[in-house]
Amino acid sequence: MEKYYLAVDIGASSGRHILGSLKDGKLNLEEIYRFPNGMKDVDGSVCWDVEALFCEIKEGLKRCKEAGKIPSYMGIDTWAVDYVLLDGKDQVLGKTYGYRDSRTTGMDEKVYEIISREELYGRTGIQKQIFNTIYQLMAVKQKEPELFDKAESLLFIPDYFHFLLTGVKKTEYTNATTSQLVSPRTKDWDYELIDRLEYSRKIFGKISKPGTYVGNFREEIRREVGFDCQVILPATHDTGSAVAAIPTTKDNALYISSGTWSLMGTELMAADCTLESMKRNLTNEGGYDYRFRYLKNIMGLWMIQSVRREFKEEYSYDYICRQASEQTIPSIVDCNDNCFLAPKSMIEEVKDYCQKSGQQVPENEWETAAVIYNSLGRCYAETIGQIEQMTGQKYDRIYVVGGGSNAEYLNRITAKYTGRAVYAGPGEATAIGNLLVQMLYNQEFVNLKMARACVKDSFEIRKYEKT
Ligand code: LRH
Repeated sequence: MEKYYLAVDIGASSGRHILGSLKDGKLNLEEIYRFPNGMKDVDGSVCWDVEALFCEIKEGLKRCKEAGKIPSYMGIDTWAVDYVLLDGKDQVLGKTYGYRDSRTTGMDEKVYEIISREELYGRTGIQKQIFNTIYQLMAVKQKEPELFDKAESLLFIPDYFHFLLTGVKKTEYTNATTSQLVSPRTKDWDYELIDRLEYSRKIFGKISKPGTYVGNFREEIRREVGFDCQVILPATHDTGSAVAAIPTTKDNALYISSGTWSLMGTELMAADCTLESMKRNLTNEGGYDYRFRYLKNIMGLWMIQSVRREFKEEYSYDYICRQASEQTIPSIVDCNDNCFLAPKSMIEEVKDYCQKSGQQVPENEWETAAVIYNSLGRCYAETIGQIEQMTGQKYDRIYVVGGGSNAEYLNRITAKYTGRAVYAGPGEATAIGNLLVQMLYNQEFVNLKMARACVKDSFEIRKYEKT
């Protein structure tokens, strides 16, 4: 009988259940279920609907049963930084905020009253993002202190779903590092920092590495979905899973995990927490095997997704790319400007930026799309320069993985602006990385290198020459 592993990979705009199995040394994937996701307005706050998401998770499990393909192992990954607070009865306290909610505005300053930005970077190696859990928790402390008083535990979103499935609370390492509260040296919570911020120590559970057994399904879940399964921690941070699946056995590869965000970087064996690194806003996120993802968060396809939502008609991404490729507008925006994080209208925000910076203002949607694609290309080129300066390495190629690797036009733009060859695929890298860690747990591969070799052999990778 074939052995199945199941990755539940939930991104900011959609989620999917992907079954993986190994045959003749190759990894086969089968998409069993897909569902939409997105942050929603709840009484003026930007929130996730975790209850609805958990129903979707169970629905996908039922589809596995219906298809007669019952996974022996499963794991869930999602976006990073967001969490739930649970009370003593394990009930969710307050709203489940999404990272684009504006309540964190000014919370960086509150944190810096206690610890300087430089010291914080030196201790955690994490890039300042106003939505990091550290700033979100400062917002709770300032604005909803009663929740803090009641909170008994904090679980990141995938940890919470694992808990709902198994009844076991685990805090997975890769996601925990994005809180900006973990030490890259001890790989544990920085309790001194937590004390200084006056966050309660007890809510931060013991950290577990990816590849840890969580538990089997609870009785109630078993009854509902019709089978039992072992839940294994993947790298629960989606970017951690995606980077585990880059199709190369070489260390020091340069990658872009391309989706709602573009995460561009390389891997390091030790974090670089220097001031030079901080100034370039590079981050050291925890990865599988205690590797560090040394990367930059770039706003990514979120900008195009947002523009697309504003179009009068529902155009396909292919069509948008084709139209954008025919425009000649030279304007460039800074994709990492916070103004693009959650604007009312992305089209207006891009126009505004061009106007204020004295550049040609896009006059229609296609010009706006062209400005965004070109700006991403420019940002990738600048980021490579910064990473090369910091690591002293030269990178001749970029591995683009994730959903965005299917965007032909963006791949060509990337090759053009960076002057590097682009190796695009696999599109399902996040789910694949999730599966690989479960398979590593089950000793299907001896190490990550062998697992990556399998990705290289199993999927078509498209090459775009530098132009
Ligand atoms: C990508 C991602 C990214 C985080 C952001 C919150 O999905 O996990 O790595 O910075 O979402």
